[in-house]
Amino acid sequence: MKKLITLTEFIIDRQGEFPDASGDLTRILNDIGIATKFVHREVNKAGLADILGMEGTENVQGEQQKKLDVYANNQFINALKAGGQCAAIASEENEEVIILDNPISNNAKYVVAIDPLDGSSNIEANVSIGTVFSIYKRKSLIGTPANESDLLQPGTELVAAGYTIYGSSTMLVYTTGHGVNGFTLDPSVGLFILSHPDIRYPESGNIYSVNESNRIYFPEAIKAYLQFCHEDDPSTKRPYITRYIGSMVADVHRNMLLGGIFLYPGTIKKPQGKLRLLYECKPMAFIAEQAGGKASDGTRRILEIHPDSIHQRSPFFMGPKAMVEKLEEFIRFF
Ligand code: AHM
Ligand code: MG
Repeated sequence: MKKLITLTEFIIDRQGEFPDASGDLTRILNDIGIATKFVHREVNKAGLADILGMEGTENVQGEQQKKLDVYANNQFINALKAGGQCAAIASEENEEVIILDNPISNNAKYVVAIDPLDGSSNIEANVSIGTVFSIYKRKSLIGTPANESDLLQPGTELVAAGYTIYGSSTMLVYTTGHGVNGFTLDPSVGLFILSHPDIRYPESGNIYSVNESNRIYFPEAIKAYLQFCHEDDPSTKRPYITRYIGSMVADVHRNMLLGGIFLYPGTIKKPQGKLRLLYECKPMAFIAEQAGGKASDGTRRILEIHPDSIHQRSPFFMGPKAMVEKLEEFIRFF
């Protein structure tokens, strides 16, 4: 019988990839994995909210969805606080960076940026949602409280990043810069098991994922690229297939496994688009590159963009290298 490898075993085994490893990163990743299981449990009960909800707390339409955002945020923050290896957290749910100013956390080496529950508007329809996380080494002096600039680092400084997809099964996918590996949760035993070792993008693909209702507001280059996606050319598998869930984690995950490009461009109304550079685009870009793909804002490598603020937005394109480069050609041409 084949030996099953759990997420915890895998993380510990891989510690050796970092010659000066102290075990702190291992512990943070493990803490995130554990918090993820609690979020998985609540996400799976979401549909029962109106049936099981306590009077006055969970019966209002939509309140459970908001509560899940808050629940997930609290789970991750509490796990990172209790773990003691994280000095500060930037979360989509918190306007300011959370500085964990206490004697233990002030001695921590790492800071974390997280989107605790991405695509949460999909919860009420029982559609896949996700968590996105990323870990940096702090730049400020160890032993002092961390600060916002510890989070405002380019993605080239990322130590680890990953996501969890709460889909038909729950999967955690992460990288520490040595390839991408995916773990599926076996809920009966509560363990993440290595199910997708060394995930690689296909060389190219035939899926494109974009909210096409924004098309009239897109830049001309994007409109032209979409026209290209629609054209008939069997030699390049066109017309491409449209797939758009509206949960970035789910769209990106499918496209990485099956071969497709994900687009969230800027529009006339919102030139920087919708997605947040720090805790949505950069972690996904690190995964993309580690899986042999590419992530760009149309002209720049996402990982090289220096963020100015934690909630900054960016146009975002991610997929197999060949597909993203084709899109960039259109952008250069216009
Ligand atoms: P959220 O962080 O508020 O959940 O928004 C991010 C989500 C992404 O998961 C998804 O790709 C995008 O919003 C969908 O936006 P739209 O409805 O404009 O297509
Ligand atoms: Mg989000």
